[in-house]
Amino acid sequence: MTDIKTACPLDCWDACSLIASVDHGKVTQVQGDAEHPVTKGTMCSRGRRLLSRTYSAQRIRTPRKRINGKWEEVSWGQAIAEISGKIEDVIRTNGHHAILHAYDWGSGTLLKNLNQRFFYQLGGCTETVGSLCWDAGLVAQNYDFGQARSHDPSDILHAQRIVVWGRNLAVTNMHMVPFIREAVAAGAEVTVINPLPTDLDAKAELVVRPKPGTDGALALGVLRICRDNGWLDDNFLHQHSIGFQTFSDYLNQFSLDFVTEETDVPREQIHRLADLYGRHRPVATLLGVGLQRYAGGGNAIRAIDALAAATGQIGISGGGVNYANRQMTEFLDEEALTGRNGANVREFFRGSQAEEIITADPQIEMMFVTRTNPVSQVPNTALLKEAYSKIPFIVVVDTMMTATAELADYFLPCTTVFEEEDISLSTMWHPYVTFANRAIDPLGEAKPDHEIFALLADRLGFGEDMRRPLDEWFELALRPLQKHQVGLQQLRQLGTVRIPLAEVPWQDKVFRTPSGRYEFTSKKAEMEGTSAYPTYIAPLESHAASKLDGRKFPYALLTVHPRLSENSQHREWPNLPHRPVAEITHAIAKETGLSTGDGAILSTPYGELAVYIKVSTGGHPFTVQLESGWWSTEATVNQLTPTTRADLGRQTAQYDVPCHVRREA
Ligand SMILES: Nc1nc2c(c(=O)[nH]1)N[C@H]1C(S)=C(S)[C@@H](COP(=O)(O)OP(=O)(O)OC[C@H]3O[C@@H](n4cnc5c(=O)[nH]c(N)nc54)[C@H](O)[C@@H]3O)O[C@H]1N2
Ligand SMILES: Nc1nc2c(c(=O)[nH]1)N[C@H]1C(S)=C(S)[C@@H](COP(=O)(O)OP(=O)(O)OC[C@H]3O[C@@H](n4cnc5c(=O)[nH]c(N)nc54)[C@H](O)[C@@H]3O)O[C@H]1N2
Ligand code: SF4
Ligand SMILES: [Mo]
Repeated sequence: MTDIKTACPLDCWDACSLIASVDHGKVTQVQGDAEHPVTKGTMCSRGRRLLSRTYSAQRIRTPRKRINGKWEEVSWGQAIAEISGKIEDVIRTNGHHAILHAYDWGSGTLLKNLNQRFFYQLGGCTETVGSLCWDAGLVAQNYDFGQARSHDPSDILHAQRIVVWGRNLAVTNMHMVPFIREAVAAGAEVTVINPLPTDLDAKAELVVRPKPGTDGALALGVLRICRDNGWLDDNFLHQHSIGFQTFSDYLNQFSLDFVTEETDVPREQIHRLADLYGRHRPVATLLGVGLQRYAGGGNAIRAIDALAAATGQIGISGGGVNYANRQMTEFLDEEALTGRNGANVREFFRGSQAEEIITADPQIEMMFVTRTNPVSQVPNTALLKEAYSKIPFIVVVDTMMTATAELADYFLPCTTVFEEEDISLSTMWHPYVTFANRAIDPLGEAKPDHEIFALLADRLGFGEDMRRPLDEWFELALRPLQKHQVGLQQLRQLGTVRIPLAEVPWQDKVFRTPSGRYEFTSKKAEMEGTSAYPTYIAPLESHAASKLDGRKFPYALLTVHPRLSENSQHREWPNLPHRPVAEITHAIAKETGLSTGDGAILSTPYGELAVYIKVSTGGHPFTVQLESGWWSTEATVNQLTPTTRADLGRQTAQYDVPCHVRREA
């Protein structure tokens, strides 16, 4: 039995290093790595599922081609010859833009960037850009700070107050919990702001349940009270920021009456929040991703940034508005791997790719899908399926059948993390990268993505641009770290290495913005066609619809991240429910007469889905919770969601949707 150090490749805050125990060429067990400074030997069930998915009977180990509607196994030789032949045909007849590369972060390790390289070396393609995930918040923090940065995990121990604003952290970011526990033991108090109950509520002194999508109004209302009470940090405002005055005038609209009415948060709680931010320091704010998946999501993040900045919580130990850690990207040169220079690329926004495919000129003749399952994960499944049905040739690279692969012409089986060598990191939170060693040989005929694309490149005449010793790729990506004396050799030896980021971002109060100060009012935002300062944009869909149709869609539907699965990656579940479970509140149960265990139809303006009901306590009374990621051959959760865009960046607003639920006929 040998223990091999590897790492979790999933799109997660935590980026755990893992230990795979290998016996006679088989991984028998996977455990958290006790030596990792943040994840410290624990891991979640999604990470464990990496192992069960590797050996699952549902794993596809040989290339498949759909012949007369049925999947048949074919050799790699045939698959590569036919697919590369098709690529040549399409480019000759319709040009590069007729090839679509739809990709996302189903695996976030470094070498996966080589998938893009293939299409760039080919001369170009159409590719999906923007985010189903977090872009509105990233753009918001770019306007305010110049970049989204997070405090070192252990810095939270210096916080006096911790505000967990829209992050379901015990479920999605479990390694934050021990840090919070320790901070609480040292005297910190926790506040949770979330329309839905979370596991952390039990540890919180204050739990606030805003109406979904109204956090912007809440933050602006709280800031106004802080200002009116003289609780702002004048030094920060005068020395380190610009544009507060203009913004401050706008705050006058946020009277207590308006804010309570708009957010459903009681006055007393709004005052408590003002007291919390205005009269305590340091306050650490941990933002989640859910609250920016709304029509006004980006501005909501800007409003929260402004609240923390004006009350002096920025650049101090124990403070900060922690959303992401994008500084990591400067230390790992992913662009050197993708090698985009000169490629002729057309961009389709991930969220509205269906509309763009349907109206594309030139049309999409061929699609490659890597590291994503869009039929399950992109809003408005019906429209996306319609768009994909117009594409004559679809190739999916994955490990198992997915809702998307069901529509493909070719399935190319890739390896899992245990069968690959790579480097794992996350730009969501802590600054550690881990070298993932290869634990076992690829199962069956599976190949790493980069090998699949190198085979295609060989046939197309640019194999040498795709095929290099892996260490050369790693060194290329790690080049920016060399000046910090961190190299590949050290990473291989130590396994996990800290990227040299400051523990407390913005401590010198020099920001990355055009002015070098914190920008309450941003010219850049204005030039990009949006409000210069944070404004409140009410949730479009849910408000508008309930106002227009009266009671037709009276509730808000939150399709949050699943507890036990990473997005849609749960295919080998032993007892995958053949319907998802919708959690309704007692108020909704009373209105609809539904009880736990009932079969029901959940509907939105976009579609209907058969669900089972669970009645649960504690959430905002008119909110329905449904875990995203569930799919079957007939249905997905996203058939209920809209392709509406959030206000900033290129971001979907899939939580901004009203719904109705009724007993099955
Ligand atoms: N178990 C598990 N963990 C995961 C993932 C997974 O699929 N499963 N996915 C990973 C990925 S890709 C991501 S992006 C992260 C996401 O991590 P989180 O941001 O923690 O999770 P989300 O489900 O995106 O966000 C939903 C949270 O926001 C709350 N929320 C929704 N609307 C509002 C609102 O209007 N206001 C406020 N204040 N809160 C609101 C929801 O109730 C929920 O608690 O998690 C990662 N970790
Ligand atoms: N309604 C609703 N929709 C959502 C969300 C939500 O909260 N609600 N969350 C959104 C968010 S935050 C995100 S990040 C997206 C996630 O959307 P996706 O990234 O599409 O979701 P995953 O289910 O993680 O799909 C990843 C796919 O990649 C495959 N894969 C894993 N590793 C590899 C690999 O190494 N190579 C290749 N070729 N394939 C691999 C997996 O088997 C899986 O099929 O979903 C978004 N969609
Ligand atoms: S999904 Fe996140 S918490 Fe779970 S093992 Fe992977 S990195 Fe760790
Ligand atoms: Mo995500």
